[in-house]
Amino acid sequence: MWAKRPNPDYDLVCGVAYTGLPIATVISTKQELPMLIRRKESKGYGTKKLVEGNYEEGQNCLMIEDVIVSGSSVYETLETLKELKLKVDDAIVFLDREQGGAAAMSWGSMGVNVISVVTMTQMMGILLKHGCINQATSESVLEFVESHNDTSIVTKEKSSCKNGIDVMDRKKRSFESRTSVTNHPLARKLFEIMSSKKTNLCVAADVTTSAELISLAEKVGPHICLLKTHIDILTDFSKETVESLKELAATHNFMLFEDRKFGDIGSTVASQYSGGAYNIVDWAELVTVHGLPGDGIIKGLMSAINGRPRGCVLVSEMSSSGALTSQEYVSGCCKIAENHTYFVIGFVSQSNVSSDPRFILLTPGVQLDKSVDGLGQQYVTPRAAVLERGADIIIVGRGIREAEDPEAAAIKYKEEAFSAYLERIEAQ
Ligand code: S5P
Repeated sequence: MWAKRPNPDYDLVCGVAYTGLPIATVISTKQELPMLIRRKESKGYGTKKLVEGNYEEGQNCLMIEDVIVSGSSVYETLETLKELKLKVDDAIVFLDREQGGAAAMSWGSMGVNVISVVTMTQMMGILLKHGCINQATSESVLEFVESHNDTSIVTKEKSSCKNGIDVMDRKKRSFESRTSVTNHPLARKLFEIMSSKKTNLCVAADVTTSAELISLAEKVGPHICLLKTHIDILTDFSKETVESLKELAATHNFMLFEDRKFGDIGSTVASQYSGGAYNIVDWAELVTVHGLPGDGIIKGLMSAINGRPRGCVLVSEMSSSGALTSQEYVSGCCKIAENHTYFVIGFVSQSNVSSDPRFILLTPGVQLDKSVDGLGQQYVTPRAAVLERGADIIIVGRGIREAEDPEAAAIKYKEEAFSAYLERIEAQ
């Protein structure tokens, strides 16, 4: 394990409780490196410290763990070490069960490079080669690993019942409090934007020229958490368009959300996501994805990310009349989301499809003065979307774009949707 370390020097090692501890101890003594011990629970007596050992702020600490599954233990240790202002870039694990933990840890604010000595696939190959297991066992183990790609353990543990409040109910909770139950850096970022800017408005910027797009983004930027694009309807798309959008997103603190509605097999969506005319993965932090193809679509998209923090929203229900999204379909989408929490951050929906506070529900088909558009679109008001349909975020297109004063309209929608959200959480 020590030989696998990516950097030659560390100031400290920290074993992840509990099996990581004896391994870290051996490394510590053999390499003459100071070691930290992080308790699972702070002891109720004595110094009450969660971490034992001597350290100084800014020291470079290597985490040691035996097996990584969801990454929850590594994650908890990381949080503690970061609170102590230690620098933690790497974790060495003996076995990576390839169930999403290593990928989840590598993203965004977590940014930990997880290096394994063997993966489960390699382990099965070794055991098979030495006649320790047969082909059927190997296949069933790998099938199990593949179908239990579940990083949600991280947050299930964190969100277990506190103070008698049913912390699992999404609708009852503030965006701020939900930041700590998700392990997805972009879901956290979105919750933080919504809480600090006091907005749960996403504007659908369905315009056909870059000038209109930039002008709309400038006007509504201060009032939104997300700018949703259909980039392929622009007649003059260029790299500069994207650069201007990124700048505006940074200035006004909103995220770029491409409504690509990916819906093909994994290998096709990987090419649609990365490369092509729009190179979506390069600039859109979030995208929409249909659940229809099954979870291969998620794996395909993930294969194109290349270490960038990216996420998606699953379209589980549609606002158009006669939509074919049955209850069974919705349940299937929820299952995909639960199994891929390191990529799926929520749903496009028309009802309360999930009470899990990690998932963010976005509801389109919102307008104040209209109920239909003549082409199948159906509208509800911001209040109805938030209070009756359980939306966290409302998506508004023509209601704002076609208003005489789009900025004033954005403020109106924002205020209505945010006060409905406050009403919803206060009512609990
Ligand atoms: O079910 C859906 C899903 C989406 S993402 N219904 C929708 O209308 N949308 C999108 O929301 C749609 O593609 C459009 O960009 C926006 C609604 O626009 P509006 O002008 O009808 O508010």
